[in-house]
Amino acid sequence: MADIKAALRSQHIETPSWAYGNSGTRFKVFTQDGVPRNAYEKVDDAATVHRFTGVAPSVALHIPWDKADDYADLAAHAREQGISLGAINPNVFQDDDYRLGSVCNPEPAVRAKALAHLLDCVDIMNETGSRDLSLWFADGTNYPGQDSITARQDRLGAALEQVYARLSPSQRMLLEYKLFEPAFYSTDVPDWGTSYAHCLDLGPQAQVLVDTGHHAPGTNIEFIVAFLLRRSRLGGFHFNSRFYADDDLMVGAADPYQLFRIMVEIVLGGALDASSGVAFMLDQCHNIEPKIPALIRSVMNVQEATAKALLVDQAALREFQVSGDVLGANGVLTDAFATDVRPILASVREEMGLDPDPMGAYQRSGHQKKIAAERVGGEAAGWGA
Ligand code: LRH
Ligand code: MN
Repeated sequence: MADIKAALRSQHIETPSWAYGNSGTRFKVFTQDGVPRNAYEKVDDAATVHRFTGVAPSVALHIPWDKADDYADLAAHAREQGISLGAINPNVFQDDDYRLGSVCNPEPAVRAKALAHLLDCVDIMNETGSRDLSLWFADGTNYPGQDSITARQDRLGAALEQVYARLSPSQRMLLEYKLFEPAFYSTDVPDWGTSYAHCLDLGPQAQVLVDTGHHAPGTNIEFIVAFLLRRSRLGGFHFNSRFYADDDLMVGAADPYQLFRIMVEIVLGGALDASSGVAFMLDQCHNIEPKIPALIRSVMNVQEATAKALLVDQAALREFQVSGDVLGANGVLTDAFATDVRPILASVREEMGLDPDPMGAYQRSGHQKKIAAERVGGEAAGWGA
C-alpha cells in the first residue's frame, strides 16, 4: 500500500487556464460571477485547485486567450502561488483568415501567418520554461472536393517540420487529433494514426496527444494508449468526458470505467511516474457549473481512477491471461474498479497535510464568495469565439 500511496502523492494533473473562464456552446455562453479577468487570475484559480488537491501543480496556457505583456513575470507569479506554467497551446482557429484552415490553408500567406504564431508560442515557452507545445488544428473541410486531402497533408507536414526545428532539446511538440468539429467532412488530423505518422516523420520530440473527447463513439481509447506507450509516442492526455461528441465534461463523469481502463494501461505501461514524460492534463469547459469546484472534482476523479488502477493485482492478472482464464482476468480488473478508494485517498491527503475532503473544504473556505466579491469590473475571461 505504501508504494500506491507514494504514487498517488506524486501525481501531477495539469489544469487548463481556459476552464476557469466563461465557456459555452454556439447557443449560449453563460457568464458566472467571480470568473477571472486575465491570465494572472486564472493562475490564481489553478493554484487554488492545487491548494485543495495537492496534485495539480501546473496550469496550461492558451495563446492569445492568456496573452501577457511579460510571460516571465507571469511564470514568477505562478511560482509565488505554488504552481508552474505548463503546456503552451497556440490558437490558429479563431481568426477570419483561418476560414479554410491555418497551416493547411490553400493560401500561402495564411499558412505563413499561422506558422508565425506557432513559432511565437515556442518563444513564449522559452520565457515560461514550459516543456510542451500543445498543437491542435481545427483545419479541415466541410464538403467533398473542397480541397485536396493530400495537398493539405503536405502543407501540414511542412509547417510541423519548421516548428519542430525551432524546439530546444528539452522541449516537445504534442500533436492532438480530433475526429470532427469545427470541420464536418474531413479533419486534417482526425485520428491517432495520422498524428502518430506525422510524429514519426518529425522525430522523437514529437508525441501524440490523446484528448478523450475526440474519438468516434465506441472507440477503444485504452488500446490507443497501450499502442502509443509501446512505441514511446504517448505525449499526454486532454482528459474530459462526453456522452455524445466533444462535450468537454468533467473527466470520469460520463464513463468512469473507461477512465479506469485508460489508467490501467498507464499503470501496466509504467507511465504514471513523471519520468515517463506522459503529461496528464485536463481540457474541459464548465458551461453551467462553478469552475474551481468542478476542476477539484475532476482532479479527484482522476485520482480515484488511478488508485483503482494501482490496486489491480498484476501478478494474478498475468497468470489468468497466460492460462486463458478469461473470467479470471476480467475479474481482476472489475474487482479493482469496484474497490472504494476514497478512504485511501483521504489518508493520502491527510499525509500531505490537506483536508481529506477537498470539495467540502473548498465549500467551507468561502473562496467562491470571496472571488465573486473581489472580481467586479473588467472583462471576464472567455473563449471570445
Ligand atoms: C479542441 C480542444 C483543443 C483546445 C481546445 C480548447 O476541441 O480540445 O485541445 O485547443 O479544445
Ligand atoms: Mn483538447
